[in-house]
Parts: sequence; structure tokens; C-alpha cells
Amino acid sequence: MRMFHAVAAVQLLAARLMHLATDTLAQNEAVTKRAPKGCSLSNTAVRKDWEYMSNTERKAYISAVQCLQKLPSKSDPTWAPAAKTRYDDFVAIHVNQTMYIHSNGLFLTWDRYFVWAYEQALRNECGYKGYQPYWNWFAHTDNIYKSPVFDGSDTSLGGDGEFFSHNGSLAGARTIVIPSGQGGRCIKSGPFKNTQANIGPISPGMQGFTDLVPDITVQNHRCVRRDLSTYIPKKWFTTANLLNVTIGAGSTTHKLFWTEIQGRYPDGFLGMHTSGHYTMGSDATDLYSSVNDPAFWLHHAMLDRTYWIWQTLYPSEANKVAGTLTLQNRPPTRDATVDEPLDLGVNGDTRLIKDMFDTFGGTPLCYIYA
Ligand SMILES: [Cu+2]
Repeated sequence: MRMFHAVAAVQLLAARLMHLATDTLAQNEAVTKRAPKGCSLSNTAVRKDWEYMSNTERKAYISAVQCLQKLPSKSDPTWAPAAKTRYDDFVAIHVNQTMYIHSNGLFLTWDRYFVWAYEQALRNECGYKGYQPYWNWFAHTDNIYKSPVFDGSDTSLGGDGEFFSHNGSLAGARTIVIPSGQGGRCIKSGPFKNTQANIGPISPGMQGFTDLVPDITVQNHRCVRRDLSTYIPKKWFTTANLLNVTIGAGSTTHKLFWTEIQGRYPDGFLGMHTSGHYTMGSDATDLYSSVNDPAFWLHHAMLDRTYWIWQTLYPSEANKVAGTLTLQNRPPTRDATVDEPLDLGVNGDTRLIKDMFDTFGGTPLCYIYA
């Protein structure tokens, strides 16, 4: 019983911490009355937790995603012959940029801009009136199948995949073994049951894929596969790990936060970002084409939200950048600066890292998280 109270107290603290970020922002605005480039608390987008959206709001989001999966691609067909839909355009640029946006200086801000551009496409091209929701990693860690994001209901992002006997997944540059779940094939329930992809897989962490393609020049029309993990949320989506990257030892400098959130693979520590990918499993474990899983965006919004909370807690570190221009600095490149361009191809204008630091800055971002 005492153990239960201790855990509950820490979880309460963590919840307060999440709200602190929003409150701090509100206070800052009240004090300075800043309204940079027209962004203020009265017109800011508020991104919500999927769990606390109404069924109507969730269905509106799901319809907009399904719309993007039907609209034709805008990508140059000689550059990405495999991209057939507007959704594929987002997969294609992620595949194309993979070696320059992960485990490097662009990671957090490229991701922020990528999620924002997707939210814009849902709104401007598919009539969506809401904003990009997030999947709270720390909810339903004891039973991922009960998560409203993955429960397979008609207001979820789809359930688990059909069962596929395989030898687990290899995460963290293939050094960390993740046990198989109960899925592995096509998403078997919910609005994204049998949802289709055209690009990838290219380098999946899940074992047993037999239909790999080299890049975005080869179309591979197929279903999106999932293998929900019960192992990862219990092991890594813990209150201790949340506190580590917000108020603990892993939070005090930008470089520490950037390292911890991406994981320390030689230490067997997966980090929140990779943990989310391997909780979804199958297609979502592909370093290149994970975007194919429609829940990718709720995961990456949560990553962005964690970054946003951390920035609010450490204002003197918030506008810094760590890392070089290449994935784990292979091949070796110079350190990234705040003036690095962020390339989204047909999905958005090229912006700079420094344009992405302030989600409230109006350049072009104007959003907060609930
Ligand atoms: Cu990711």
C-alpha cells in the first residue's frame, strides 16, 4: 500500500509538471503581452491528448488522415516514383532525409516542422478543423491494448496487427532485443484496418519482413503492419524516465536532453523516441519508412510535446542545438548550427532550425500543448 502511494505521488508530480509548462507560458504572455507575428493565447492552436478528445473530434481527425491517404501525390514522379498519395509525400521526404534528421542536430526541430506541416495538410487540403493530437506515452503502460490510441475501436488509430510468428525486433542500431508481441501482420481492426502503404519497408527493426525495397523509387503496395509491445511501455515509459528528461539528471542541458530522449544504445537504454516506435512495432520500427503507420504522428507530437515542456523548463538552454549533420556523425560532419535548413520537399517551404525553437513564435509556428 505504501508502495502504491509513493508511485501515485510521483505520478501526480509528473502530471503537475506537464501542466506547469502550460501555466508558465500563460504567465509569460501575461507579463510581456508578446504577440510575435500575430501568435497569442487567443489564437494559438492547442494540441490535445487523444484520450481527452471527444469521439466527434477523433473521427474528424481520422477522416482527415484517410483523406490524405486518398489525395494524389504532389512529389515529382521522377524523384519518388513510389509516392502515389499525399500521405506518401510525407513518407517519401522522411525516407529521403533519414540519414540527416535522426541522431543529429536537426532531429528535434526537423521533427517539429514535419508534424506541423502534416497538421497543415490535414487542415488545408482535407478540411480538418482541429489540430494534431498526441499519444501520451505514460498512460495505459500496464495494458497498451486498452490505450484509446490502439484499442482497435472506431475512434482509435487502429488496433494490433494479425498474428505473425517472428523472432522479435532489434532496436537501438540492432543492439537491443525486443520480444515479439501478439501481432506483426496487417492492422486488424479499427479505422485503419488493412490500411495501405506504397513505400518501404527499407530497414525494419522487426524480424521476418521479406519484401524490402531499396528506396523511394520502388513501389511496394501493401498493408501497414503492427505488433504492439507490452514489454516496452512497462520498461521505458516510466515515471522515472519522464522525470529524468524533465527535472532529473538527463534534463539540465540541451545536449543531455537531446541524448536521453534519443537513447543511449550502448547502455541498453532505448530512450523515449525509439521506445514509441517499437511500442507500435512492425512498420513503425523502420528507420526510413516508419511514417507509414498513421499513429506515427501521435507519437511524434508527444516527442515534440516533451521537447516543448523541457524548453519551457530550461529557457536558457531552449534555443540551443547539439550534434552534427549526419546520423550518429556517420560519415563525420561539422556541428549543426541554428541556421541549418530544414527540407520538407513538397510538404513545406525550407525553414531554419532557429525558426522552430518557439512554438509560439509565429515563424510559422503558433501552437501549445494541453
Ligand atoms: Cu520517430
